[in-house]
Amino acid sequence: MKKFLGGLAVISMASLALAGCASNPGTEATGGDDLITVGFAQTGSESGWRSANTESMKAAFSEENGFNLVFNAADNKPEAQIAAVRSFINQGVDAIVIAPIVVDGWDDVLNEAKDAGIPVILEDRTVSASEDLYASWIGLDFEQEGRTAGEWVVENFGDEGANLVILEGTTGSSAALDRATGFADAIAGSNITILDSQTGNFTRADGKTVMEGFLQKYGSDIDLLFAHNDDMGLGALDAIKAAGLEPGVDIKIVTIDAVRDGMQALANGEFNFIVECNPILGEKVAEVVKAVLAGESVEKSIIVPDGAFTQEDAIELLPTRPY
Ligand code: GZL
Repeated sequence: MKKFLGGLAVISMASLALAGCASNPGTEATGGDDLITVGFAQTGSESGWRSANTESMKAAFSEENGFNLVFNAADNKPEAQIAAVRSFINQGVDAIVIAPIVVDGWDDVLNEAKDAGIPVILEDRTVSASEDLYASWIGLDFEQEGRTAGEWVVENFGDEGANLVILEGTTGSSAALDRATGFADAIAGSNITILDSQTGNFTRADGKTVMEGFLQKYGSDIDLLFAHNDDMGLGALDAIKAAGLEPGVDIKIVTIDAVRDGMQALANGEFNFIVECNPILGEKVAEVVKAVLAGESVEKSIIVPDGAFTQEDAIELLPTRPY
């Protein structure tokens, strides 16, 4: 298994200027008498990764850990997610955590949170808004994930050349944007030909539909599929089999996430390589929320390390995978 650390920044609790806005000094938590009330605006429930991330966040922001969690899942609709954040502000929560569906459109509501003295912490994906509008981002090095996937493609097909199709993640999300950048960097100058690239919205259903379209258009000319997440790759498996082709053999598949179903497909030989994207962020996010509310300093970007897996790795690791 290949282990790589993104630009890992260690959380430093040493004193630096307070990041983001201090919570309302002297206000009572709006939960039980000493619980910290946190509004969490999740993207939705689009993938296995998202389910694991939500589970991790709910476990960390539990009452026994000192939190009163107000949870909202925005069904992958950016406008609904912004409305949820606005409602958290109106409720006067102590802190807001966001897994932003897309990078743009956040300036107004983040300024409203700042004016209300409510600190915002980002988890998973990030935003294009100014860094002074959020206290910290705990996430993954998406560009490195894309680069690692591209390096595997070049290592295995760069010389002989191959025709590639790409299932992109949610349009405008930092995960999709940065994975695309890292992948393109890695394959630049190689004999890899990109036949087509289209969003499958990180979902199995759309991954299957888009792959059906690719197969109708390019058929057996397709040698390789790069899917920005396991779920779109899993959806594509159905389309590839329905076209009478063998996934992992006729069409090699590289994906990102390494959720259980993806690792099972890798162990079965239907996928050929998976780059990990760790969804278990809850504990780290809860730690940062408490530090910010306590007026301590936190790093602006906290990158959680990822790995990458071959079929042999998947066979060995499957029994003990945490998600
Ligand atoms: C990545 C995360 C992406 C996953 C998808 O951190 O934002 O969103 O790769 C999920 O599975 O839907």
